[in-house]
Amino acid sequence: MVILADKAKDLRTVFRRYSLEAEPASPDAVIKTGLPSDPNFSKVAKGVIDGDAAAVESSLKAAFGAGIDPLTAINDGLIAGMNVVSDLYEKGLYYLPQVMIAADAMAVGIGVCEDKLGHPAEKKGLVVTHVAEGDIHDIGKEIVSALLAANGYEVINLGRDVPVEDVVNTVREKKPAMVTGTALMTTTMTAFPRIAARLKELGIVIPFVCGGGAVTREFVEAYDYGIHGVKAHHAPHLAAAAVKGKSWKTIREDYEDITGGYAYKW
Ligand code: B12
Repeated sequence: MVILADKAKDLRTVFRRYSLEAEPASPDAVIKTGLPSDPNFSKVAKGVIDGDAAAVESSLKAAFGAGIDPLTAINDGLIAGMNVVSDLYEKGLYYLPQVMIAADAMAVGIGVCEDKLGHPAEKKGLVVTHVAEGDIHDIGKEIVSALLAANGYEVINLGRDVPVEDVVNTVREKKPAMVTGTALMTTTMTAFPRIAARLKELGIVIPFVCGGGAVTREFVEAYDYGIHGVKAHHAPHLAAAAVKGKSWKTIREDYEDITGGYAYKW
């Protein structure tokens, strides 16, 4: 036993010497690197990182007062903050409870931006949004739903961890112009091809925009109806194309033009 313990100590020295055991990163350094430089956005982002919903709300209101629009505040403040949280989590510097508190602060921020964006009375068309079966990561879906509503679309937000059949039945009954899905896990995104296959079986043809951290273009384009949704703010442009009657194939092919210049990364 003693010999093994000594051996482990020796190995640690060897690992250190050859930099195989990295020095633990400091949270402050990660936060400093990830924070936006503009103070309007860095305060919002810091509120998310600290899980401080009150700070998120007050800094967003201050940003609106300084003339910043809610969409920019979402992208450059809230999402920037969540990206830092992701980084801290991946580096082992944040644990799940901290990520959950940050996610709650982020949700408060999305609500504040949603109120500011307002909901136009006239509805342009219906969209169904959901998070894949087995998956509870709903921040991206909430942003997508808020932006669609703010742009005049009626949204049926089915929530998170939505069974495949519930999505299919809602599409069958409500006949939306477009359906969206969000998945953050490689294990849950497999619900998307199952939804597409069930819709096809029922003879329903519809653009099905699938996004979320785990999802890739290659995966989504392997099944009919699938369009890879890259950024939440692309959703209203895609809905406009669907309402105009563009087919899922055309939307897939013309994604870059429709969403305003996004170039796919392969
Ligand atoms: C926040 C978070 C959580 C929170 C979720 C809170 C919430 N209400 O969502 C909590 C703490 C609850 C959580 C739990 C878990 N998590 Co988690 N979590 C994260 C984290 C840190 C950030 C995810 C996030 O919100 N990103 C920000 C949002 C805005 O991004 P987004 O949804 O992708 O949306 C963007 C785009 O994709 C796009 N988009 C999304 N949808 C759509 C749709 C359309 C139509 C369009 C156009 C665009 C679009 O728009 C947005 C940007 O504009 C990630 C780390 C990471 N690197 O992603 C891990 C991560 C996703 N989690 C992970 C895991 C494993 C878990 C747990 C299983 C952990 C556990 N052991 O319990 C559980 C999941 C339980 C379950 N069944 O779902 C893994 C998944 C690994 C994988 N690839 O399979 C990750 C990647 C961490 C990791 N590296 O291990 N998590």
